[in-house]
Formats: sequence, structure tokens, C-alpha cells
Amino acid sequence: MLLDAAAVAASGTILSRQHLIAESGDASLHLQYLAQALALSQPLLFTDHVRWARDKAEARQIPSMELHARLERLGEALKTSLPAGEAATARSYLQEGLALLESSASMPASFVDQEQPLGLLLQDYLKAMLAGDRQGASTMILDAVARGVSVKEIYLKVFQPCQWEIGRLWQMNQISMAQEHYCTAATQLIMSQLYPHMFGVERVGKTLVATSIAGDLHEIGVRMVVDIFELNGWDTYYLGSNTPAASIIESICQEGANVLAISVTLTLYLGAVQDLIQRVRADPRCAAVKIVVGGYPFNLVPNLWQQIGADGCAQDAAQAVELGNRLLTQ
Ligand code: B12
Repeated sequence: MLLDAAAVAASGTILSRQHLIAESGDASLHLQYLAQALALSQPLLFTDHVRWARDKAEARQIPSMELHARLERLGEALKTSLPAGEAATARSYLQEGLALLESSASMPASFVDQEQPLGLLLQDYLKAMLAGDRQGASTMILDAVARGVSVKEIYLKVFQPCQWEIGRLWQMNQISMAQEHYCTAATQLIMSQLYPHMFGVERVGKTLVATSIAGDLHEIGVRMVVDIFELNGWDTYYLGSNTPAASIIESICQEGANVLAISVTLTLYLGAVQDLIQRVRADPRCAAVKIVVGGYPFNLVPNLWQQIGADGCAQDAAQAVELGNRLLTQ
């Protein structure tokens, strides 16, 4: 398989040549993105990464020539380490990436829009977070819920865009990594404060097991998915991130799961999602479980979930519940 060839190139041929590593800096990261894109024949998975790297570098006044040179060197290395046909495909993906570098970086658009429902609350919440006022942020949210705003709305219209925005501000070098971590930890704390509103809903007799794919530390998105299922009467069993495949399979069996939800944020781990799905499918005890996937790469490339072998995919936590219910009635 092409992924194997590229991965072998990554882990073996290319990376074993120390002079190439030394010369190419973080080229191995670009190579891993390229390998995922090639394995799935989805050039967008690579060009999106190049766009992200370009915008992040420009925000830090790093000339795009550096990224350009790294991608060029990667292309040269692949020429000799991949069979000719595969090297040509890899070269065409790299060319698309290089073409992007010809255009100047664009500031990704803000996720905060006052005009949207709960837009003002979102704006104030973000402001409090960036000022290090998690107590104020918490009070705002608890007051809104007391006024009748639903937990679902708070999740999807405040927490989600706030998290996306702090990611954007970090990428644009406008806030520090420490601020990003502070906001994330504070939002997780405030999510926990909403739990008294979550349980006690009438049960519907369906069970969800959910996880982030191993290696990918982003788990707030899947936690939101789990909480919204719980709000809809499902019994949920949330594994966080980095759970080994064998333990996930045991949880599916022990909990009698109807649906397994797998989240991935970094494109790098798409191969791992595919492997996990194959392992679940190969276990006869899991024959009835439906597998749904979601997260950044699936929102970027609409048909990716089918290629990966899942039963369905949803863009956000609310749509995830609709999908889960639909799959069980089919
Ligand atoms: C918080 C955060 C972290 C935290 C995560 C902590 C935690 N406990 O989760 C930490 C600090 C660990 C982290 C690390 C890194 N991060 Co980070 N991180 C973020 C940030 C700011 C927020 C993530 C989040 O909470 N999103 C909010 C949730 C609600 O949104 P969501 O995940 O999209 O989920 C919704 C839908 O996608 C969907 N969904 C999600 N999962 C599922 C599953 C199913 C089954 C379904 C149906 C639906 C579904 O429903 C969810 C709810 O509606 C994002 C910014 C962003 N745009 O997301 C960057 C971001 C994802 N990180 C990024 C990067 C680069 C990294 C690092 C590589 C940085 C580094 N150099 O160390 C590392 C990688 C570490 C690793 N191995 O995973 C980049 C990724 C760029 C890219 N396109 O690849 C982003 C986009 C920031 C940016 N703008 O540059 N990060």
C-alpha cells in the first residue's frame, strides 16, 4: 500500500538518513501528513496542513521560503525512496502544497460573531478567559443556564467556538500556549459544573462508548459528543484519549454498546482510526456495534468516513446524536 511505502520511507529510508533530518527540520511532520493524504488519495489532507503551517509561520515572521525549501527537499528524498509511480503522485501533492506557498498567508477568520445566537455571551466568555478570570467565566455560564439557556446551546454556541478561537489566536501568535492551556482547563472545569443539569434525564435504553483515537490528545470534542448523548437519555461510557484498542473492545462488550464513537482531530492519526475500526469489526463480539467518527479531518473532507470504514459521521455533537438514533433504527 502507498501509506506503507510512504511510512516506510518516513520511518526507515528517510529518517534513518540523519543528514536529511538535520537539513529538513520538521520535514518528518510534513511527510506524515503527506503519507496520510496519499494513503487515502485525498490531497486536501496535505494542502490543508501546508496552509496551516504557512499561516502559522507567517504569524511568527518566518519566511515561507523555509517551508518551501523543506517541501522541495522532501520531494527530492521521495524520488529515490518510493517506486516511480507513487513518487509521481507524491510529487503532485507536494506541487499543490508548493503552489499554496506562492499566495501570501491569510489570517483565518474569527469564530466569534456577535450577531450569532449567544454571540455576546461567547464574546464575554472569551474575554474573561483571556483575562484569566475563570470564576467570572463560570458565573456567566451558570447564570445563562439559570435563565433557561440549554446546556446543548452553551456547548455548541459558546464552548465550541471559544475553543476554536483560542486555537486560532495561538496559531496567529496572538496568545501564548499557556493562555490556550488555561482556557482549555477552565472550560473543562465549567463543563463539569454543568453536570447536575445533565443526569436524571429519562433513559432510552441505548449505550454509547466513546474515545479519542490513541495519540491524539484532543478530547473535549468527543466529551461534548458524549454529554449530548447523555442529555438525550443514552447511557454513556467515556474513555478519554489514549485507550488501547484491546481495552476499547472490552468496553464495547462489557457495556453492551450500541454505538462506538471515535474522535480524531489531527490528520496524522487517520490511519490509527482505520486500524481501530478494522480491529473492532474483526471481533465477532462487536458484530452489532455501529461505528461513528468525527472531528476536524472529517469536517474537512466529507466522504472520508466511508473510506475509513465507519458507519457514519456527524459534524457536531447535536448531529452525532441524530446519527446515532438513525443508525439504530435502520
Ligand atoms: C485544546 C487544544 C489542545 C489541547 C487538547 C486538550 C484536551 N484535553 O482536549 C492540547 C494542549 C493537548 C493540544 C495539543 C496540540 N494541538 Co491542539 N488544539 C486545541 C484547540 C485550541 C481546541 C480543541 C477543542 O477543544 N475544540 C473544541 C471541540 C468542541 O471542537 P471539535 O474537537 O471540533 O469537536 C466537535 C466536532 O468536531 C465534532 N466531533 C468531534 N469528535 C467527534 C467524534 C464523533 C464520533 C462525532 C460524530 C463528532 C465529533 O463534535 C464536536 C462537538 O460539537 C484546537 C483548536 C480547534 N480548532 O479545535 C487546537 C488544534 C486542534 N491543535 C492543534 C495543534 C497543532 C496541536 C499540537 C500539534 C500543538 C503542538 N505543537 O504541540 C498538539 C498535538 C498534541 C496531540 N498529540 O494531540 C491545531 C491543529 C492544526 C491542524 N489542522 O492539524 C489546532 C487546530 C490549533 C490551531 N488552530 O492551530 N491542543
